[in-house]
Amino acid sequence: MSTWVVATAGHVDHGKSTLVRALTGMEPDRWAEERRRGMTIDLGFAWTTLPSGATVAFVDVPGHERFVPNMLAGVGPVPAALLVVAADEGWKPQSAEHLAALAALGVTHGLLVVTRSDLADPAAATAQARGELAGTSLAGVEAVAVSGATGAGLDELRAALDRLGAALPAPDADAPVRLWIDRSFTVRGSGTVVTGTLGAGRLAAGSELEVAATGRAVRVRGLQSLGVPESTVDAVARVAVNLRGVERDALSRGDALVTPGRFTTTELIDVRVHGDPVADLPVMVVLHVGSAAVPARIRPLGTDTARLRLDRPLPLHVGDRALLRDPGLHRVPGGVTVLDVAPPPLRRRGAAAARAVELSKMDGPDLPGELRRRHLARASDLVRMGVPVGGVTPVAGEWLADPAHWAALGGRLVSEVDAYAAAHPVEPDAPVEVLRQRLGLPDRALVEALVRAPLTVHDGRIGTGRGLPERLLRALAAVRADLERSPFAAPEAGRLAELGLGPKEVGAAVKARLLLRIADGIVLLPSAVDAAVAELARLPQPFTVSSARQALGTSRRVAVPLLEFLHRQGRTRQLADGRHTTSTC
Ligand SMILES: Nc1nc2c(ncn2[C@@H]2O[C@H](COP(=O)(O)OP(=O)(O)OP(=O)(O)O)[C@@H](O)[C@H]2O)c(=O)[nH]1
Ligand SMILES: [Mg+2]
Repeated sequence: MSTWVVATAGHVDHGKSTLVRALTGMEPDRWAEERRRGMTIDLGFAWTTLPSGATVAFVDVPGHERFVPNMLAGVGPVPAALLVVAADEGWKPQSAEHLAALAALGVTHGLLVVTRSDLADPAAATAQARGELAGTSLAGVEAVAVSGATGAGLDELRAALDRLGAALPAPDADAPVRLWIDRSFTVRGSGTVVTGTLGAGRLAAGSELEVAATGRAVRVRGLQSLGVPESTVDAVARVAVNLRGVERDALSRGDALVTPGRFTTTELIDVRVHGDPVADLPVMVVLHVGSAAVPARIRPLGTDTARLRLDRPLPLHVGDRALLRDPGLHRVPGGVTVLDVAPPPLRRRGAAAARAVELSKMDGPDLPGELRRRHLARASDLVRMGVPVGGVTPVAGEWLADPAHWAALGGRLVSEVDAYAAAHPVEPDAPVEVLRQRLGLPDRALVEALVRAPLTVHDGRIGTGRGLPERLLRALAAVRADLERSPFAAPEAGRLAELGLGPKEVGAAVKARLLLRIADGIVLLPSAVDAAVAELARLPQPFTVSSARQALGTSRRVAVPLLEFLHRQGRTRQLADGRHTTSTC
């Protein structure tokens, strides 16, 4: 049965905790001081089973203006809210501040709950609150009138909660974990325990996580959700995580446990600011995201974009929502969307203005845009930024390239190779490392991946291919064009003769690695080996020569020696019955 989490919100004394108590029979005010003062100070946690059988957990927040930071830590990771308004008091300042926070964080699911309806007719407060919700992310949510004192309306509220839970988007169990910690404590005999709202992904006992701020590895020793030990817990859920390898003092509210390698932990971000113009914001604000609250310095870039320098690093993705607050002024908070978690430095004159133009076009995770701006990026770095890389083939290793930039680099490589050859007549082939530096590339593999005929690469050097006479290069270009159309149709002797390619010429082309000799009289492009293996891997294994021939669209004349060649290269295996397989282990 499903479980989910909802946070309360609303002005002080409007009956949030009373409501949670009435629904769950559990006490959300955990501290003696809270019970003595009749006021919530810190977050409270309770849960109940709804008529559908689903379990809902509540994060109960304080309404008093002094405790807004605690409120924000509670709602930060939670995807739905109960906005509580007292029938006898109506809309109040923290009703507005809490609503603005929920809107800034992009919370779109919730209920309006008008409490204390035994003390006053709820109609006026309901109408007033509906008016305030209009035009926000929570416009048009269901409204329910209740009394925590008499229990009136609680059954309707339970039914409305079931409808709310059913309408929530299905959480992505494969998403990386980012568990924002809201409490940490020590349990005698078990060690450090942290709690939080798991917003996405799956936690499993025994798995390894990373403390985001320090990169320190920690192991999940045990897990609980709603007081019950579990071996795995799927989002969205309240969880308590018992950790191995970390002292309690090392972790506190605002820290996050993350799936290793899946977030960028950063102190510098570029954001879009929603609401107030950036120029009106104070220089120093507090950035709230998840359960974290981190002082940040704002540098305006465009009218609605800015660079934030954070006091402490946070694990972030492009597209994350967060909130800016001026703690001194108690201003209604403004929301931000993270546009870049690894922004470029702004050193040159005019760099900030150029960046503002770039940011004005950015919105969320966008692989082509990211490659256009960065030219080249490692797939793993993009994943850490929260930019999905599926569907794009790396140009070398795990490097992804912007297609236009890559094509331009290919042209520059030809010029650099020519220039090197002109300057070094005795040994004209250019070392790959020299070319890497001239092209300003981060990895030699990129230089080699740029090599196209007539350039050739051998022994760590790249040659112009000019060692071969012009007539031969033209003939080879024709062979190449044939093979690009039909990669496994090795040219027949007649075709080679017609192009003037005798054994000596073919030998020179093979030596220059423009052609690959599979067997006597059988040449293909060097790329044919990988292409053949990929094609054969798609066949039911093991396969016969005949099915390989059909899959490759070629004749036995080529298929038989090609399979032998692949077998010699260790790319396929031949079984005792004569059939072949691409599985090499
Ligand atoms: N008559 C009546 N009193 C209520 C109702 N709900 C809450 N109260 C009373 O209102 C006061 C405040 O209730 P709480 O539940 O503590 O309010 P809260 O919203 O949790 O307050 P904070 O957590 O401090 O923001 C308490 O004295 C409650 O007994 C209700 O439905 N009817
Ligand atoms: Mg309370």
